[in-house]
Amino acid sequence: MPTSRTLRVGMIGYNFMGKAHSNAWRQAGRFFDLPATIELATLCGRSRSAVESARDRLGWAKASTDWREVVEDPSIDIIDVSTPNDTHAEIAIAAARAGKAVLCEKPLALTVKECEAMVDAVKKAGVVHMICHNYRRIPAIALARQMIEAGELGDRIYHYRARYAQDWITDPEFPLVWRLQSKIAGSGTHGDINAHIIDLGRYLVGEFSEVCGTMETFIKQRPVLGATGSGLSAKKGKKLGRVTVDDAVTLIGRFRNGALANLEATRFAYGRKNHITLEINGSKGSLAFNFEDMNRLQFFRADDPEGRRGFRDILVTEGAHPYAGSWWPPGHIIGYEHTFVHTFADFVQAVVKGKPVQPTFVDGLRNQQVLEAIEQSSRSRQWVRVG
Ligand code: SOE
Repeated sequence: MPTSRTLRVGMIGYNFMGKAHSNAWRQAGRFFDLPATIELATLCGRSRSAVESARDRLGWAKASTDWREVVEDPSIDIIDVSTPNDTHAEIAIAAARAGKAVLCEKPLALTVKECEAMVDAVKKAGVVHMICHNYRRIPAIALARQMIEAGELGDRIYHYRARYAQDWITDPEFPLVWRLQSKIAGSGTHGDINAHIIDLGRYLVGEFSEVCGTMETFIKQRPVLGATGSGLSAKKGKKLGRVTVDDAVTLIGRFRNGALANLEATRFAYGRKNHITLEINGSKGSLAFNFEDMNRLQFFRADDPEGRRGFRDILVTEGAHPYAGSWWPPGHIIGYEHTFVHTFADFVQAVVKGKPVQPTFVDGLRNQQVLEAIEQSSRSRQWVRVG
């Protein structure tokens, strides 16, 4: 496809996600045939020295400490919101009003109300928008979706079982980073990683109809943040502060199509680093996936001949597989960062065509509705209908 346009990106935020996003903006056009050239124009953050050093390290042309200036800059086409959750709504709404295409990190916002305002803003402005649920674009997950749609698991799905387990806050001495403060993060493990497996459930199986969940904060107080380090590699200070979010959540639920859901998300599973495991059982077969072995998809077919049945292990690296053909020859595996490259490549295609791209802000809103239903269920100890 001939490259006819240049799309200039302004990205707000430069920590963990900022790093993943910068890499993806740079790589997307090198591996995917895009109808536009992407320019890493302006990187924005609160601290002048930190944002300038990130600009140089991550390869951006300019640095700014004022997100409004970036959003209003007429030369910018795309605003990438990679900031902590409490600022998503304000920045994304302003970006949409300024006519920019908007890509926003998950969770979309702190509340359903904020998500609704964001959906409203992008619809009114008619701008292309996307929430960054990057795991949808793991080749094995995209393949799972194709297989389910093609009926390879049968015409009924019975079970969606998903676990997202990490261990980075198991140590009670790990400091009170922003992800552990409800004012900034909204919720804890719930909005941060349960949101991902809720999204994968919606992507692979369908809409949730009702949920029954329970949430727990195991460590109620932690050392406040020290002077050095940030994010997942933060260092502790001397005083103690209150943890105001959940540490873990577990739930059962129902999908509108009759399938049952069983989900667990925790940051308290020693040894589990970024362990996303899924199993989907249908009337003709099953699929199983583990992110820590993300190039593989396990597939069981009930109609294999008797005596030969068993899970087959598909190495999802071939040209016939989603996204994989744009990288390396079969068997030359890819990793976490590639999921962002795939996401951004699809987003750029959509921006040029002026067409919607999944997952949209409406998906972010539906995800938040599921999150809030689970919170309500945990508080009331009752089943709660979604939406
Ligand atoms: C931290 O738990 C985190 O970086 C999440 O915020 C991401 O969404 C997840 O993909 C990896 O873990």
